[in-house]
Amino acid sequence: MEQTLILIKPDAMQRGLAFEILSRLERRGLRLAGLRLLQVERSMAEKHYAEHEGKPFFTGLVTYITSSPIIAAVFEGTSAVNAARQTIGSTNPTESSPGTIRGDFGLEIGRNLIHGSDSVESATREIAIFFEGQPVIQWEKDTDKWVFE
Ligand code: D4T
Repeated sequence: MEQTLILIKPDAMQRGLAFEILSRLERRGLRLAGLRLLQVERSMAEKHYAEHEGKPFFTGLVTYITSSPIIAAVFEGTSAVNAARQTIGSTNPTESSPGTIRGDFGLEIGRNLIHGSDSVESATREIAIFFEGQPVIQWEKDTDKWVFE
């Protein structure tokens, strides 16, 4: 089943919103397949944000994501990538609809609480970066049949 990589960023960790946010994805029906609390090192951050290298916000982005422990999670489900991004909202919280995670909890693009992969290919690349070869767990929940037809 499709997988997506979610990061609970340092602002969400510091504000005590980590499990509120994870809970919203879980309640959507997505199945948790991997979970890791980790301190992001500079090299890991630069790898994750490689596409933004050279942009004016790159240094701030790396400083932000390395400023506190984060949670990396893998969620699985039908259209997991798009479903998670819908629940997350737009990159800029003030452009996110109320009811989305960023629309409910955020105000600034540089403090947007959560990351979600933007494609299946990105998810594969990002899971490798943040899980560093640790296997995710393939499992089925008894309730899956009430979420997945
Ligand atoms: P992430 O990757 O954090 O889930 O965000 P998005 O997928 O929604 O957005 P993105 O890759 O375009 O941007 C990555 C990250 O950079 C920050 N950012 C972005 C910023 O601080 N200023 C900016 O102008 C942009 C475009 C926010 C998210």
